[in-house]
Amino acid sequence: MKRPILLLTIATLGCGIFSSPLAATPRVDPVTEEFPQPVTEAAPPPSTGAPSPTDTPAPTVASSFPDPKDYRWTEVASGFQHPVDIQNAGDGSGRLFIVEQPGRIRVIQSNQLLATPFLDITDRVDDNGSEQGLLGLAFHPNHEQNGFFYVNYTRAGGDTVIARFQVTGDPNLADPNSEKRLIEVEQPFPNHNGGAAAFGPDGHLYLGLGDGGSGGDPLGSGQSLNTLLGKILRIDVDSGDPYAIPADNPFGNEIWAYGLRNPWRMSFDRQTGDLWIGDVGQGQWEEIDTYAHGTPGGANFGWNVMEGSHNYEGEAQPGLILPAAEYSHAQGCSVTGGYVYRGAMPEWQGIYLYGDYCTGFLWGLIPSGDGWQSQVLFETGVQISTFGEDESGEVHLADYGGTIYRLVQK
Ligand SMILES: [Ca+2]
Ligand SMILES: [Ca+2]
Repeated sequence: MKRPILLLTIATLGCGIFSSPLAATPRVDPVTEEFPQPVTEAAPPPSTGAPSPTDTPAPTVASSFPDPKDYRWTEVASGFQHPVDIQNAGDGSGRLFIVEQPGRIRVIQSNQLLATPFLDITDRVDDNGSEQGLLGLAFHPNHEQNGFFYVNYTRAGGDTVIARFQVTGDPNLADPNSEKRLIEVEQPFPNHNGGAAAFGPDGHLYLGLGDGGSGGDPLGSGQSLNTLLGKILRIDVDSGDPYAIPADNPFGNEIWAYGLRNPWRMSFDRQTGDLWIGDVGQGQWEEIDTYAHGTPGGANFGWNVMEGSHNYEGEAQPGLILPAAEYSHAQGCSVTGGYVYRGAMPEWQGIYLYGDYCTGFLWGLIPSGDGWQSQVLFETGVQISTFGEDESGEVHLADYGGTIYRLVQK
């Protein structure tokens, strides 16, 4: 049981993704009060794979939010040790892959948690700090053919590693000795390591790196173009060795966007290709950023000039991209970026779902006029550490305490 250690580190680190006094005292018993339904559900039908933006009709976005009373988050599987990411392999298998922070990836197949982990690299993952560990996972778009997948983790000493692994002949078992390290980034402080990893519609791998840590970005990493900290990186894993810099990266290096504080989770809308980022705030504001597909790189998301849409070390200025949505620490303490819903329920189409780790509040976000409209839809009562989608676009979330849920109609 690592929870007592976690709570200790929460008290000492402050202001990060897994650092809230609230986290130590959940408001309700989530399973018995908020999530009343037990596990059993039929296996989802096999998917034919995610549609590509080029062969789908115009994007659909709901014009209003469904009544959340008609929906619930149903338990899919439990027993995970600090789940922090949920991914699918995009291979038609219908499996979900759950990243456990200490350094394992587990498989849910036909609603059953397989006993043997897909990958176990606890021997090289450092999860001593509450924001350290195996933090992110992305499957290569051609995983079914090449067996590749990519992870974002902190190694002994706390530095960030971006590495590729490969599956064995058994699709439910990866080879821990197949590691090929692509990027290593020195971490000056234990917190704010980011963790997000996702392939874009362009086939490139995008990675979220935090500002390095401490508080307030004392090294100025967010606004500096001389460090990979505080950035969204974009690399071409299909060219070069170990990778290539895409020709249209804005600065001739790995940097795609800057001014991030701690991009813990990010995702691409599988229909539009738009990028969505949950950037964890400092002391007052949690934010969601979006970046439309086709927009050239080089975006500056503001940190630490701004915290959300509010002045921090500086003040608002042209060229800074302000959040699509933000909420104050009256409603939470650490944003968990989510997904645009593209599953089978038409009334949820195009709604971006995101949540807060500390309060369990879960919001929907849709365009409204020239801006955005955001609304609390669920008070889940759980520690939302990540969202994920299955191959058919159904949205899942993880309770850091160990349970995976899926949004369903009552
Ligand atoms: Ca750090
Ligand atoms: Ca920002």
